[in-house]
Amino acid sequence: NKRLKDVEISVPIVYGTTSFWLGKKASDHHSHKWTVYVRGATNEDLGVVIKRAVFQLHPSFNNPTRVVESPPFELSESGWGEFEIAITLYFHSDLCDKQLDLYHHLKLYPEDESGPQSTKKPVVMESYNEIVFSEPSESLFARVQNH
Ligand code: SLL
Repeated sequence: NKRLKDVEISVPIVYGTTSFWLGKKASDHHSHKWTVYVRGATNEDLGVVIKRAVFQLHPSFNNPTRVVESPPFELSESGWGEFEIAITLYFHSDLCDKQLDLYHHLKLYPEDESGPQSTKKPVVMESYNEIVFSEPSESLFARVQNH
């Protein structure tokens, strides 16, 4: 499997969280339902490059290390507090042996606290990034091109 010199593949990704307040269904420990995700910035299938995503939650959660082995690379939970989520991305081995660590602050509460929080409007926090693979193998290059 030959490597292509002087070739770079750049995969644009978006990662972040959305959170809904549970309103009447809110309890002390479960006031919000939230989702953390990693997806292609233009909706490309990240399964082509990502083998596994590991979401490291706050230790107050049961089994705080959550492993997602196939797309969509996302996870939903309910809880009461904000914290930093560590997201580790593992790539297919013909691509890159190194993992990538991302950190994302789970945001539950809107900036503007003037009125009561709505149950319909999510609080969204997103970051954009590009994963660059240099000297990809021919087979990977073909896989990505055909997508
Ligand atoms: C805080 N630093 O003290 C934060 C920690 C932890 C949030 C927030 C657990 C939910 C469950 C949960 O939401 N933890 O028990 O399932 O504000």
